[in-house]
Amino acid sequence: MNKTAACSLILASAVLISGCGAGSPQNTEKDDSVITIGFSQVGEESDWRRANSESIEETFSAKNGYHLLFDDAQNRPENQITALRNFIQQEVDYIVLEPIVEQGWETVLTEAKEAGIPVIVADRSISVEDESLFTAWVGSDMLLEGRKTSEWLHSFIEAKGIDDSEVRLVNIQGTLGSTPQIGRAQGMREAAKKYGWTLLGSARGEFTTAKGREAMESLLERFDDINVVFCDNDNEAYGAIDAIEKAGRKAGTDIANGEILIISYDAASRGLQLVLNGKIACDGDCNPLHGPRIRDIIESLEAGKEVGKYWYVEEELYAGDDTVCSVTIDETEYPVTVVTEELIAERKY
Ligand code: GZL
Repeated sequence: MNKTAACSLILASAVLISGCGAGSPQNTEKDDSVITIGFSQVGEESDWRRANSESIEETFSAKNGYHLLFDDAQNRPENQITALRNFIQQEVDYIVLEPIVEQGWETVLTEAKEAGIPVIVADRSISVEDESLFTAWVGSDMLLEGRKTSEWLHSFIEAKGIDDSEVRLVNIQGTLGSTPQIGRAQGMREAAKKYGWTLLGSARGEFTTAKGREAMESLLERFDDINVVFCDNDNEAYGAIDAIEKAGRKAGTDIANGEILIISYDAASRGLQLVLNGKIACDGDCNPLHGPRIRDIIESLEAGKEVGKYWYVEEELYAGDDTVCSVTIDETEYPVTVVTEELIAERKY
């Protein structure tokens, strides 16, 4: 009987969700009757991450026939290296890695390959020459996310009769060197160059509300003519809006009359509520519910099937009104979804 069939017969097995000390999942005897997953998570920085962790924990539960070793790296890349080495030592069946940053993975992934442990990368990407170091990747096209929100901004201000040359934007950056920070910024910078927007400056928001607030405060001190802010995620936007309002300014869409237009990413429920309230103008979807997607890959592997290397998630683009009904990127048209109370109520995260 293969492990998957055995798993379906398992009514319960020990599940360890260490989630505790960074990079040091508790050692446990490996139970060969279930599929043991070593999961290295970024941290707990955002609404997105919480929903992502819940999806992983719900999917790889004991009742579903898994033994989950969950390690929280607390946003420190060195902790992920330690966690992967612990997983290798414990001879897990699969490693699932959500990498904080793209660089620095060759050595430890070579060790996993030599130990015969398949590695599935999820959410963000890793930059490695040898693609045999990971079995599959599942996540979002974050460059496309940046291109979609930027095209939305261009179309929106054009519809409002505002010239692109009047845009004076700042970027609140996610973790430097992470795929969402790299991709979203590239989409924004391409558009700024194409349309003649002025990029005044940037500050590090680390994908958190607190740092997003600090970053916006410093940018408002440096520049008195900001009219657009690109936040790399909703949590940064929550903090940025707080700082904008404390400075006596207003987050909105009427930049011709001094309001500051916020672009954000993740489309978490709290972010979409701010879109509905007119404080975030456009929110790029970034779906965190990767548990079932990773499970499908693992079940295919368990069944001895070949799996594709890259699995991209389809994502929406949300706005507060239908001024812009769609954006076109590389000849593909993407619809814009107007946020409603009903849409938020149905949101899974
Ligand atoms: C994107 C994910 C990012 C989210 C942030 O897939 O890696 O990390 O956009 C989170 O909210 O911190």
